[in-house]
Amino acid sequence: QNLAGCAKMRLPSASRQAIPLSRLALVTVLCISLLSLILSIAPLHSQHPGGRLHFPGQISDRHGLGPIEPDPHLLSDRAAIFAGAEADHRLALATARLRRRLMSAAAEAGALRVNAQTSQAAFSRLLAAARYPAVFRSAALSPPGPDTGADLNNATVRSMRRRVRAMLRSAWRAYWRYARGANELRPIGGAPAGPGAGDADLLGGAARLGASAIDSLDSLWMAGLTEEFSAAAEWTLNELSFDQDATVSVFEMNIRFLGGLLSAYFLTGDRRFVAKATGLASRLLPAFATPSGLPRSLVNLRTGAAADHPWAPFGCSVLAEAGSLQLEFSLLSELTGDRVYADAARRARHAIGMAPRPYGGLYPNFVHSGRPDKLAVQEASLGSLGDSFYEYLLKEWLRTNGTDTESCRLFLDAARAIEHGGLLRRSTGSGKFLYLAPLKDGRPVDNRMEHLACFAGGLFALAANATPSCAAGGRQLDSERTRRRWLSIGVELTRTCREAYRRSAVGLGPEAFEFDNNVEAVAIRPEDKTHMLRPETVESYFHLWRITGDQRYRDWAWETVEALERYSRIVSTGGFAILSDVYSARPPVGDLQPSYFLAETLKYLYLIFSDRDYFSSAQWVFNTEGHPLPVRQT
Ligand code: DMJ
Repeated sequence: QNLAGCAKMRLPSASRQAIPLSRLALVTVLCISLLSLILSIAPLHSQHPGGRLHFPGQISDRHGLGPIEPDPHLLSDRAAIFAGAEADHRLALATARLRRRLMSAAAEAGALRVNAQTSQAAFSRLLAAARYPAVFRSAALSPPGPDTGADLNNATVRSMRRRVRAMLRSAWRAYWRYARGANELRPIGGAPAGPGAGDADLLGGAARLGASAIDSLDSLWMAGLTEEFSAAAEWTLNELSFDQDATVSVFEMNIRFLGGLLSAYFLTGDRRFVAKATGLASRLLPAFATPSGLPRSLVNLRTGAAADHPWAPFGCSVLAEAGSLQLEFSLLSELTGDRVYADAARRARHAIGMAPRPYGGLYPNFVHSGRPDKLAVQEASLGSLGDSFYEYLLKEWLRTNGTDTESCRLFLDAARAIEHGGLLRRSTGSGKFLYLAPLKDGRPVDNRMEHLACFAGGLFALAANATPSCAAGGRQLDSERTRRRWLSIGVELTRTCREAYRRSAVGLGPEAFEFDNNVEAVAIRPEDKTHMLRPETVESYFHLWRITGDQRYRDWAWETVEALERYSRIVSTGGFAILSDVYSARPPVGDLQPSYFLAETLKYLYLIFSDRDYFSSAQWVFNTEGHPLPVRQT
């Protein structure tokens, strides 16, 4: 039994993989110790058949009456009693010795395991350093980064850049002064935005998770706002705790927090950001415990209790949410050496891949986490519910420098479906605008494009400009014809979104805009007339400016800067507020400064007036919240 037990002894798997020789040595020592103990105990056992103290035959059989009690007056019985007691004593000593050895072997195995984990972490750090050499070089740049370069060669551009930096500083200071540690700011009231405001319900309601602080880290760093960056970083590292009884959106925590923390790590080289990201990611993992691995939308950070959005079809997760995890989760696995995150995101992508695709290869906006192979809804969109799923297919392929060929293949199929499945439409009025409208039950729901879908101009331009190629089903991404077509789709969609800005009274675009014979790129419904400080249009200006170098994107971006300053800035607090009607010359303001305004809108504007090599697209991929993540070099 003991020998069998010894053979069964196993070190933890990490030790097995990392230091097989040490494991072998440890197991051998244990086996030899146990064997010698067994041999020393063996004679005692022969005197104790059945495991109980039993005396030699002459005692039990003395009168031929079967076993009887030993007689302590008989000399032979006394000797046997003493011998039995002595044997018990030796057995007790041997057992105690055995227990001590086992305990010290267990402690040794524990120490080996810790060592193995430490060397595994050191190894993954080395691997990451090898994979991201360019990043570590650029991290050596101290902010504000290059203030020179071909694209910054005139004083006007430099002053525009300074103006955007001042806006970022102002928005940040207002948040820091009035809502420090809260998720978002009420720029009019000068207070934290509570439950019910903006995205608060996706960020834990009243929980103090500091979404705006995390979302601002890299923007502040990139704009050279060193003092502000240090305050945000110190708060993040020393005061922020994810151990909160808060139900949050897995997607929002991923794109804003994981993205922001990982990006901060690459800018500073400070491993504590990775530790913070790991702590958060492990709190999101319970959401992935579904039959298909498709994460549920919401999770409680403390208890791990997961749920679907109350407004989603029963048992379903949202395509854009479950499908926008790959960039951050894979990178986290690379940095920590723990595959659990990459595997979780990949399983989610595979589950989405099982969904029936209704419109020539488009994906349904909702997927059932128990039965992903059943079609949950006949709905597809490049705006809300669908958007960043398509974005991540392209970007994970770019981030992995062409290594994730599955991502490339999926993107190629999806891009063809976007082009030909009915989402992409042309207006019938005189403008002949190209736009994207959601599909429901096989038809466009209405001829209405959401602001959220305005990122697609930049996406198509990025795809056209992609350098790594992947062969998928015989088609090459780098076919010149495909590139030209994608670039022109990107240019046209961006023109459409800019038109929606231009046709408003304030030069800022509405939340959604419609097209028919008489109306083009204008919001009709009251709820569509708001301007939410969203980034998607300037995000497309950013990509197109970088790719084409066409001055008009800088001009359009500057119009946006001026409009934001004029209509959105709240003088009393310095914050920026959403507008509730962009067709009014004196638009009413709404009391919210969303965190993505600092993470994306202002960052893209700042980069448009920076040199194109600053955070160049060859070295960085921006996640869907605008956080730059490095392109893997090997
Ligand atoms: C951001 O949080 C992200 O860009 C997301 O992908 C969608 N929308 C908001 C901003 O509009």
